[in-house]
Amino acid sequence: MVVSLRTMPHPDRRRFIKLGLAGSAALAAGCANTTTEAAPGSESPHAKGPLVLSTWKHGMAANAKAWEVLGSGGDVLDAVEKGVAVVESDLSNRSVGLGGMPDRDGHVTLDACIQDHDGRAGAVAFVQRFEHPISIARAVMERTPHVLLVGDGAERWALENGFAPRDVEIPEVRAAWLEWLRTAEYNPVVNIENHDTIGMVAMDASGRLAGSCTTSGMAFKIHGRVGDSPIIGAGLFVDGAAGAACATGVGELVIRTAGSHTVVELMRQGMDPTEASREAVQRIIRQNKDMDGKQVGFLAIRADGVFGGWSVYDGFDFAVRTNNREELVPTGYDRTWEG
Ligand code: SD4
Repeated sequence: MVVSLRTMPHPDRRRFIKLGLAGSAALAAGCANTTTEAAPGSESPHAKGPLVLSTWKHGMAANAKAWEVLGSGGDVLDAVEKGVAVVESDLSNRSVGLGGMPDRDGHVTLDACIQDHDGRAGAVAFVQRFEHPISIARAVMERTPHVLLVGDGAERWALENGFAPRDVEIPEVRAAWLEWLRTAEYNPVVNIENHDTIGMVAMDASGRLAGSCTTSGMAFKIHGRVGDSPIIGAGLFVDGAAGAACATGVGELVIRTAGSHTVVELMRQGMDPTEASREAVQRIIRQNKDMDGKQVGFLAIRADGVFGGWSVYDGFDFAVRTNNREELVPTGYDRTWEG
């Protein structure tokens, strides 16, 4: 099924879970003069900022934290770090942080990255035993000349730089792995395995952008596999002059098309974020004959505050927070799971 941009309903008219806005009233004072409305000549909504978008339902809690940070005078980089950290700390979350699904050897390995308005970036990949890979990624950005640290080296650097490891054994995760060993063919299916990265892109009241992305990656991946989520340009890309985008779904497909970079570059050329996300999705579809069960979704904010997203399949919801919206909305999509 193809949903054209022209027929795609405005997010305000689509199904959503609306949460009370009472709690945001106090914060609104610190984030004044925000509106959310359709952008001129576009079906994508527009916010003058602050604005926070996150992937999936867990994005609601992440957005709430990011909003609190913005409302109390924190900068947008703090907001995207602290926002996704809430989801990293939730050990009942099976796709982000230490509670995530293991690889095929039974290890939970984590990937994360962060990028600021000016394009400065930090990332870690294939790290174990740390609750907040997003904060290690930020520290890599701020305290080293590098962008990406991986595996043992990243863990050693984190230890040496004040991050304490946390050993947790989660019976449900172990049981899922044992069950997989007993039954599985190696065929990870994002969504069906409940494997949902958190990506966040945000804009503060002055229009400064930042983004973050953190995940335990594809369930039952080969030990050592790294997805798109810690790769700048793939799982996340921010350029304050053009916009910010993040991705969720089958990381290999996103890496091969430099997905988030593609979305931002299309926005730089003036494309609407919804259309830019859709074009990035369609490049993936064109490149891959077999998209059966392979989900990818993008979220994007253009530098002028227009925002949107798109996914291969239906079912990709994203959390939106502005001064007058706090809700979960579905993106447009090209296919339904049924075919
Ligand atoms: C990965 N992109 O490791 C991640 C997984 C994901 O929704 O986003 N799932 O490939």
